[in-house]
Amino acid sequence: MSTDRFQAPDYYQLDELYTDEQKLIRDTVREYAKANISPIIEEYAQRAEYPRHLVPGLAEVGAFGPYIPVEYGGAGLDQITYGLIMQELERVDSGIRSAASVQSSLVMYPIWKYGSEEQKMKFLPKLAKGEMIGCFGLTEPDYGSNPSGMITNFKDQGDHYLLNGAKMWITNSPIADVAVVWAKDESGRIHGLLVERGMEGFTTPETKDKWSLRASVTGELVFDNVKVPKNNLLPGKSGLGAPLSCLDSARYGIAWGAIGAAMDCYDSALRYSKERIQFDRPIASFQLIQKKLAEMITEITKAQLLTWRLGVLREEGKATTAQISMAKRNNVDMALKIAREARQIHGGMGITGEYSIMRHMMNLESVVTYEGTHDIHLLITGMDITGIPSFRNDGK
Ligand code: TGC
Ligand code: FAD
Repeated sequence: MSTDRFQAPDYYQLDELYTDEQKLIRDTVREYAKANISPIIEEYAQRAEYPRHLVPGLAEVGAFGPYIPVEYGGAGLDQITYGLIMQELERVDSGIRSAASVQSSLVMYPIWKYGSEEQKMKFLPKLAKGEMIGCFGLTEPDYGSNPSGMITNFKDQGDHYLLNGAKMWITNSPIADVAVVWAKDESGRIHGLLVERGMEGFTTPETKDKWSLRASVTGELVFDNVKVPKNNLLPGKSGLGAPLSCLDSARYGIAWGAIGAAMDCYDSALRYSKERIQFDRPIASFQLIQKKLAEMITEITKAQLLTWRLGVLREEGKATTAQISMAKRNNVDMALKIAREARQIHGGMGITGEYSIMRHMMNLESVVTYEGTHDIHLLITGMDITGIPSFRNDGK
């Protein structure tokens, strides 16, 4: 890959809305990513390998649990800073942001919110330092958009629980030390269990041959009569609302992350169009190219404003699930469209690893599906404004 010459677009002077600390942390992560991730990411994506050696550096710049309180090893930062960190990571690759958002919002968040004091002290500091990797198991082979139907279940065996079932499409499962697993008890109520590597009957086969998120590792979680100690159950919350509340936090981070991917595609397309000569003129001089670029910066700017406001609401504890859905859906769709247009502007070069465009485009095909598909988020908005859920034919 060529040298990372990224310059962040800020058409509406959003920087004036950020505090000095927020900008400092964002710029630190940006510089870290330029120096450490950009030079190697294409090679790792081509090899379909997660660059695990980055974990200590990512931990150092605060990528794991940025908003988790300092007493549990987090950085105690605000929600906008969390968003800006996700933006800078996804600016280089959605897979790197994925690893950070799973660790932060899908593993550390539920342990922090719903875990016992003992669980918090055992797991959170190590997860924050990257000494432990976590994953989140909600999706099953037959239950993706509809997790309430999950089959994975556990039975009370007196001094332990017996866990059976399987999860699929789990980011980081093959390298995880601990999995936050959502499973039903004998009455059908959903609970979170902390399943640790090494527990007998627990395996994590890798999902191979992905064309998307190749620098992120994905796999299954298989539970064959796994004995889970009783104190590994998250005591603070049960029901589907528990995993869904974690998704709020992760989807919020993705809304920011997608802006990063879009900014990178736009920045690259703008630069390339000024340097590439056809018909004796830079292609940036053609109206059709300018239309593409002008539409890109318009959409990025709208997404930046939407997401900044969402960050303020989230920091105040007022952001709703539906508001988060709107931002996740809008921003990922926007980034995907921008990646496709940027690919056109780069002509044939756009399909090569010389530029990050095609990698972003392929990555975003997962991002538009995971954490709630594009259409599920639209239906969440529909439900919010009409008061009528349309997920099931019976209207329930
Ligand atoms: P529904 O009846 O609407 O809700 C069930 C219960 O949950 C409550 N609830 C929430 N509570 C807290 N926070 C939220 N955001 C909540 N949303 C809902 C709700 O009040 C209710 O409570 P109660 O007490 O009445 O029981 O549930 P539903 O079964 O109708 O489903 C609704 C739907 C379709 C929106 C939901 O299931 C959904 O969001 N589906 C999409 C599934 C999804 O997003 N999966 C993501 C898996 S994780 C992942 O993809 C990680 S990718 C990681 C990476 O690499 O970055
Ligand atoms: P389905 O739910 O089968 O959906 C298929 C299609 O049907 C979609 O277009 C969907 O929008 C549509 N559809 C479904 N229901 C409706 C409806 N009611 N109305 C209209 N259309 C509908 N999950 C985890 O738990 N943890 C992870 O770490 C994780 N990481 C992932 C990493 C990757 C790379 C990928 C690809 C997925 C990951 N997922 C993870 C799973 C992800 O959350 C699911 O893929 C997603 O929720 C969609 O589920 P599904 O793939 O089963 O699709």
